Amino acid sequence: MKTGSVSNQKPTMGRCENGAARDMIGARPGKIGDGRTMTELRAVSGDITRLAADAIVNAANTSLLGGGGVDGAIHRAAGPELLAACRKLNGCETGYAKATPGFRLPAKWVFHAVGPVWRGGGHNEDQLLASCYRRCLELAREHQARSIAFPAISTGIYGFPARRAAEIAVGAVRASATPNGVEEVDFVCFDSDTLLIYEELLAGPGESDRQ
Ligand code: AR6
Repeated sequence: MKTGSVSNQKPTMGRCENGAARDMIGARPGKIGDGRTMTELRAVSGDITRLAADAIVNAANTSLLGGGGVDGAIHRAAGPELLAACRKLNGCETGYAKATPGFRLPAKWVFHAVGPVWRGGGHNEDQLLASCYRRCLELAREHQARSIAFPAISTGIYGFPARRAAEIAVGAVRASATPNGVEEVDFVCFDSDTLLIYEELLAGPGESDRQ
């Protein structure tokens, strides 16, 4: 049972469209690095469409032509130019992602990732979900995006269990953010249960802590 929806609140951490610093909530942010680039991983709550990251990630479907959930919110906030840009992409395979500009969003780019539909766990769902996060970080490198915000891909309409998805997300980001030059990663949580999961995971040992 989900409680304490924060859907109408501004993000409580990370940068907002007015550039104001927000208070950090919950556990300390995780930091990882390779000696040259340091990457900060944060759990934030709120609406991803309000974030002024270089790139925000959309939880899209294979058509890339919009839908409900965060996909619908992103299309509404970005304006009709986004759908026109998506039409030119000819869809996207599950586990992959494609980029468009952010148009009327505060974010410069939108990376449209297609997560797997949860079918019980025996249909390559974990690998496909990890692939979404990795591909978005590759897109960040290709578009010189140093900050990126992810929703909890596949955990809404697609039914992926929230904790399992968060573990995959954090693992994939810890492995791939720094090599792709990404300095700030926000995991944007739309409900309090998801926020608690990410806070707990980010408080655990990261790559640099294990060395
Ligand atoms: N900001 C941040 N997170 C959000 C927002 C928001 N504005 N709105 C919802 N979430 P979902 P999926 C959270 O269903 O499971 C669409 O129709 C939500 O609470 O958006 O990957 C697409 O077109 C959940 O934690 O995406 C596809 O057909 C997370 O975002 C299908 O849904 C993902 O929920 C994709 O399903």
